[in-house]
Amino acid sequence: MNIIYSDLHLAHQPNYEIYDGRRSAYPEVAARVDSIITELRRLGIGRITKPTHFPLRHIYAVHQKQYVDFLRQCSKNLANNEELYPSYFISDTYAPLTPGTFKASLTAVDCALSGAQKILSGQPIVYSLCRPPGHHAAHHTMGGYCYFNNAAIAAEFLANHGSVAILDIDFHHGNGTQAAFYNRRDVLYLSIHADPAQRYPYSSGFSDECGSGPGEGFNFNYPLDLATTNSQYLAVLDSCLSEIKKFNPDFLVVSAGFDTFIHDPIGGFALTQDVYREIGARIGSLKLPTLIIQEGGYNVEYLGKLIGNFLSGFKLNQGSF
Ligand code: SP5
Ligand code: ZN
Repeated sequence: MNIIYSDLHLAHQPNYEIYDGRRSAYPEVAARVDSIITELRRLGIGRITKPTHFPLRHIYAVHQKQYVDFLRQCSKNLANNEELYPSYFISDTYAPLTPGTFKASLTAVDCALSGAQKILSGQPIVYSLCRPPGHHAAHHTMGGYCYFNNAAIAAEFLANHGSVAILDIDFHHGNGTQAAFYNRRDVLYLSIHADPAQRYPYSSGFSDECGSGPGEGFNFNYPLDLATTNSQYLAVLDSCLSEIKKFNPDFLVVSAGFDTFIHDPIGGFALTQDVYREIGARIGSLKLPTLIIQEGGYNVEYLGKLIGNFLSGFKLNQGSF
């Protein structure tokens, strides 16, 4: 297994989010990555390599050019330690710009694309340790700790070579990713997440959002109640996996969030640490070329362990097919 990682994410370290009208600690911290990479090194589970740089045209396939220019220019104009919640190109109060945000976000995209490139060259599993995460970033909006949609950009890249299924297992609905492929039938999107009537992003992720035009029937949302347990979750995962089998894609992209963990500080499900091995194993049993993209997961103490379990289960079951 290949693991794509860069320490350039360190350029992005916001100080606060705005929650309930007040400044509040920013959960999407750089220490998340240390927790992950330390555990993956300890497990010796894969070969860790740096990303290579890809041209901006891959980003423009998903995001508006004015938006990309805005992120670059804003990041450049900010003073050291300055943090900006702009009035444009933003969908909520959870994605501030800092001087290093553009650079870190580009690196996260490079991690995702480098992973996709390895999949195209025949690797069966690649894990891209992207930070900042991406699935809430849409055509011209940042939000929910996301700036560029790493998974959507990688899926679009892979879609030039075959059909793609995206399975999003972050606690939150991937509104940006859903929107990117909502009218497409060559990219299937499925997401298991907290009921948006109760949790972020509130305005999308309902079960009646099925795709539109040619994409009708190629978008699946599985909103779940808070306090969802291991067995309830696995039953829904199995429904997703049977939809993916029916679609029979050439490639699978997993938007892998670990904020479904019982002790996640912002999640609300009741999944325990060992279930991630089983989740990985079941997804691995599809035996598809799979690009795993890191999304959320905010319990820094456990995060590495959860991902280690997930990847171990995945690898064990997928084998090298
Ligand atoms: C990628 C991802 O998982 N983004 C999640 C964005 C959700 N942000 C909204 C939740 C904010 C919770 N902050 C709680 C602060 C309480 N003091
Ligand atoms: Zn999340």
